[in-house]
Parts: sequence; C-alpha cells; structure tokens
Amino acid sequence: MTTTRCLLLGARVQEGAGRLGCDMGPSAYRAAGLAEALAGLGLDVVDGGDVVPGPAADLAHPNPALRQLGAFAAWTEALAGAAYAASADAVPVFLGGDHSLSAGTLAGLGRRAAAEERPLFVLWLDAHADFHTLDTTTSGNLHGVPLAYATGRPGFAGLLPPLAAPLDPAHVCLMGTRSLDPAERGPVTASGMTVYDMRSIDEDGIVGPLRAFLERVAAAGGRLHVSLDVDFLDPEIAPGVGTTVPGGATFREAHLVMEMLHDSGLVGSLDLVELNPFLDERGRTALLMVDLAASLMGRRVLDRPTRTY
Ligand code: HAR
Ligand code: MN
Ligand code: MN
Ligand code: MN
Repeated sequence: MTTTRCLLLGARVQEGAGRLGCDMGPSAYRAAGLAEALAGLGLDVVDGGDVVPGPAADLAHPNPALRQLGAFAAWTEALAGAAYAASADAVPVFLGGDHSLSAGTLAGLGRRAAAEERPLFVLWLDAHADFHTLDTTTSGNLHGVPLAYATGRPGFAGLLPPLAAPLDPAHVCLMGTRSLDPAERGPVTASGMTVYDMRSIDEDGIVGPLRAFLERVAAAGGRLHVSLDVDFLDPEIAPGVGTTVPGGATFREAHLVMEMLHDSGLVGSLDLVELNPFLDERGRTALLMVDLAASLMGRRVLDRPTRTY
C-alpha cells in the first residue's frame, strides 16, 4: 500500500466575504498544527505554501451589488489550475479563505475528474447553499456563488474561466443547510441537488443520509470532494466565522461525518473554508477544524488529543 500524499495549499481569499479576516485562515491552520496532525497519522504531508492569484481585472457587471468580481475571477483561475495539478497525485487540502475559493477548486477538480473519466461528486457541509448567480445575489458577496458557477448556472460566461466539465447537480449533496436567501430557494429545489437541511438531520440523524450518498458515489466510481464551511458547525463550538447561523451541527455530528468519510475511502480533496481568525476565540475554531480534518484523514476517536478548546 502506498502512503497517501496530502498537499496543503493556502488560499488567502477574503474578497468574497462581507468582512475582512479570512485571509488569515491559512496561518491559523498552520499555527493550530494541521500539518503535524496529519503527519501523525502516517500521511506524507507537504505544505505547498499559498496559491498566488494573478492581478484582478476590472470586470463590469449590471448587478451594482457585486463586490470584487475581478479578484474573484483571478482567484478562480489560479485555484482551478492549482487544484487540477495537485489532484494528479495527492489529496489536496485547500486552506481558506472564504468560500468563493471553491469556485476555483471545483473547476479544477471537475477537469481532473473528466481527465480520469470519473464523475465528480461534492459533499457541501454548510449552513448556506452558495447557489446565487451574479444576477441574483443582493449582498454582492461572492462567497455566495461558487456552487452556482461550478454547476454551470448561467451568467458567469465571459467573466469567470470556462468550465472544462460542469458539475452535475445530481452529484452534489448539501448537509447542514439552514439559511437560503429567497432567490436561492427555487433554484436549489429545481437543481436536483440532494439537500439534508438541519430539520432533517435533527429528525433522522446524519448517518443514514450520509451513508446513502456515499453509496451512490461508490457505485458510480466517483471522485469525492468535500467542502467544509466553518458555519456548518454550531456557532457555540465554532465562533470564528463571519456568517454564524444558530442551530448548526454538533461536535459529534461533525466528527462522525468525518469518520464516515474516512472509512469510505472515497475522498480525493478537501476545502476548509470561512475560518475568520479575527473573530475566533484563542484559536478554538481553528483547532476544531484541524481535529475535523484529522478525523477525515483517519484519526480514530480514541486517538484524539484531549482538548478543552
Ligand atoms: N446567501 C448569503 C449571501 O449570498 C450568505 C452567503 C454566505 N456564504 C457563506 N458561505 N458564508 O456559505 O450573501
Ligand atoms: Mn459556504
Ligand atoms: Mn456558509
Ligand atoms: Mn450520475
């Protein structure tokens, strides 16, 4: 058996969020010991440093709310290239950075999956669906659009890089959802994405739905990407994020998802997004995200370090 290569790539993206601070995310993960935690599991961990975007072009769009479209396009281009290259022979872990970075990672991983002739599946762990188009967002914060771009919703052409292979919405599973803007609701339902909102998780638990999705990925021979937004977690345990929404996943629900993902052997790439260290409390959110990443990469519950967070 070959050792899994794990490539950490920082993406100091903050232009997609409504407030500053996500650019410090990669530093916080490094300070919280992410590389050491993964290396302690016997993985071959390489810190590839931070991805550097090209210059932001001045892009015009009729929606006056849009903020930082040029920076978003530049990050998407750079991260798509990085994700495609890194996924050839490693499990890339993208250290965000706000969630707009997933426009780039999904574009690159879609291209990788197409080259492998495998379907790309995505598990989107988030309070939000991030399914706005450039035309429907009213906040103008582009961390609200990456899934719309990656699945080929209209209105991105000529502004964002063209997709080598759009993501099939039927291959996307949202978990933890509890905040959709009015303009997202119809499109999310019509898209065919699977949505396990917090109501359904409260009622039915998280194990059955996740197992069903993982079985679908396995049956299709898919490559699985996991996008973990800090606000998937309940704000009581994860305060270091700009868009807290009450009623999120618990500590054990989140770890259990990660443990099941590890056991599935299907995960090919991971985004850790929306950590805002400026809003965190003594690094507790960064440490929790590191511990979740370690669970996903194979740390067993009895091997978890005892922390008070
Ligand atoms: N839907 C809201 C908007 O578009 C909030 C989006 C928040 N997104 C993230 N990532 N924080 O999920 O403004
Ligand atoms: Mn998000
Ligand atoms: Mn979110
Ligand atoms: Mn299919």
